[in-house]
Amino acid sequence: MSVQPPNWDTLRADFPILAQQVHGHPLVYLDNAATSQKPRAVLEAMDQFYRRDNSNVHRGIHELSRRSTEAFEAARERTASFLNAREPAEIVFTRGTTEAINLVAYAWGARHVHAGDTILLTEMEHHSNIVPWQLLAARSGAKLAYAPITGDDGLLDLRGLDNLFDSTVKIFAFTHVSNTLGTVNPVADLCARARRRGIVTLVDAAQSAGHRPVDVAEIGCDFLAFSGHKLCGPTGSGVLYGRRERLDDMPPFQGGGDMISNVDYFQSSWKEIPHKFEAGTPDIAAAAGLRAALDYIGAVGCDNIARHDEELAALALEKLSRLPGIRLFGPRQGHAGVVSFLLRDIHAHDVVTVADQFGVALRGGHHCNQPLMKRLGVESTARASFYFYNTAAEVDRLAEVLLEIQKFFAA
Ligand code: 7TS
Repeated sequence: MSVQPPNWDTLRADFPILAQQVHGHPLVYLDNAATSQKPRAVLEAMDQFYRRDNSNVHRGIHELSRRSTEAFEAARERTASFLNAREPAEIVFTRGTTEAINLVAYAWGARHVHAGDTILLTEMEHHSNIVPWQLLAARSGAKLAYAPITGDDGLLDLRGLDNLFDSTVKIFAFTHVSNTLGTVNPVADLCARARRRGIVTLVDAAQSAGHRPVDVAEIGCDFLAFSGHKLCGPTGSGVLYGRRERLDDMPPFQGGGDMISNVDYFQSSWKEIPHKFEAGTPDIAAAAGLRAALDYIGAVGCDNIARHDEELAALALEKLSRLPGIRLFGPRQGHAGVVSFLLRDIHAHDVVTVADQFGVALRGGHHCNQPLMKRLGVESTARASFYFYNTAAEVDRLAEVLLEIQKFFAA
């Protein structure tokens, strides 16, 4: 636990991209749920890697290959400690959350999901945690089921949940934090309920890792996925955590170099985990960047970031609720740093387009949550999403710009 709250202004200065004007206004970057910005420490780690150490991993005996391998495996160790995994072998590098979930749906699903089984998801999942399971259902003959949400306040409806855990359910896959609603799900409780019935769990931590403490031992999940680019790391860096017993009990995802122990013309054998799941040359520079990002985030403190995110979200909910004709989505309390809204009679895309003219970067659309949009009875929302380098002044600016937008469209 970090004792002293960090100096947020000093941290903000670590992000060169934020000090720019967009359309003649200071940039207010509120699209962090899509991707975060990168501090100098991450940019420099990647630059250093390419300038000094670049080579391929696990295959050369020369000095540069040794350094690349060391950088890659050090990133794995850092990730294991970040998540409090039992060992680095439980960390598989992927391109992001999407690839990590596809890996589980494909490889774990191939061995463990059959016709008549059920794959349980929730109504608030991102497409990345729906479509891979639909593909698995189509391949296996399993069916999909969805744990409901309560309504506009977007909480998972826990009352009927235990009834959904019947004997056909093989896996329960759910998000930690909703990228549209800002809901924070009680992940440890959900995993405990599933585990009592022998159901395997996967946590989509794309919106929570780097935003709040994510400890796989405390959560008690079988699998957990996140993307490095949403927590100050580079694109192309992603993580699948899997309990050793689960990963050991899965066939490979992709075949190729680096994942085999022996190949002949008609059959092959695999390396131990995690290498069994990492075919081909990985994104080594991205792993070096991810390690720097985790060091950076670790120094800021995930508990501090969670508090800051929640303070900005609470402030935004308070300021925005004063706008006439606004509809706010998600819980009123304990809201993560993601705030979705609609202004009456103004399309979300128009809100985002005009906000951009004021230098305010929002996102409008379905946020890869089309089924959730249908459940909420809307086609899209506008969304502001915060990170620790955002300020209360930027939230004020958001409210001011939205008022301008309302005046503009009323005219
Ligand atoms: N899961 C959740 C909950 C997400 O929010 C996202 C990305 C993903 C999975 C996929 O992550 P990727 O890194 O593999 O693409 N969410 C968003 C978003 O809200 N706006 O842009 C991307």
